Amino acid sequence: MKLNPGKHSYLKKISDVQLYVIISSALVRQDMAHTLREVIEGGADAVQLREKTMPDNEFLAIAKDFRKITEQTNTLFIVNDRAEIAAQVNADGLHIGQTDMTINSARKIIGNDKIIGCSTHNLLQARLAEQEGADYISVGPVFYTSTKSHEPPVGIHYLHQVRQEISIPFVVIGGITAKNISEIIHAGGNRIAICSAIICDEDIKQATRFFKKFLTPYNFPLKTGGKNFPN
Ligand code: 3NM
Repeated sequence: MKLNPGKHSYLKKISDVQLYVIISSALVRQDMAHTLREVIEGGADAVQLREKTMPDNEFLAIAKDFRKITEQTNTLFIVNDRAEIAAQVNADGLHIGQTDMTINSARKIIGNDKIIGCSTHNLLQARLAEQEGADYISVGPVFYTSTKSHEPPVGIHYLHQVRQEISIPFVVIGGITAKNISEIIHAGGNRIAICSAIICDEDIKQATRFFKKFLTPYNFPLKTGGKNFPN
């Protein structure tokens, strides 16, 4: 296959992702496309479109728009929950929760060449997601978050467990802000998913840039550690 350098899908992998931004219409201060452009310009490696209650037809329209915008960039586009729509718009991946479909059924819908991520809140779920073929997991919520308030914080301890036992990439999530991000880094998390601390900021691009710059020195394989990580 001839690689098209303008299309990121063939070039970027989930293991390259450090800053993963979740965009949700319930929280954006500005319109969705503008928010996405700001996040991309700020340097996000991946964006996820997450809408829990939006009707499918509206979700599809936004997902098509997001695909068109991300296609010209180096930012991965991940769809939350809705596997058929992820397949229909040719998203780079799908993220599923514990109460959504299984990884197996998601794989059948979106295919082997796409990324599948799975939310996990404890080590049993993380082990299962890895066994079932997830490409990455999310680990959280590490702190309290009103974005997903029904899920109690799991704390940094769970991050330590994942770091010791799980081999697939993981993104740390939940209530991460400029004030507490260094706690995550010190605990060995170098891939971070953020929603409100970026998309609710007055200057979305600047907020994205801040987190990207913060994470950049820690861009190396986590399993092998690195001189910047305290152990
Ligand atoms: N999933 P914020 S925490 C969407 O732990 C989501 O699975 C979580 O948003 C999980 O950065 C979370 O605003 C909310 O806290 C992330």
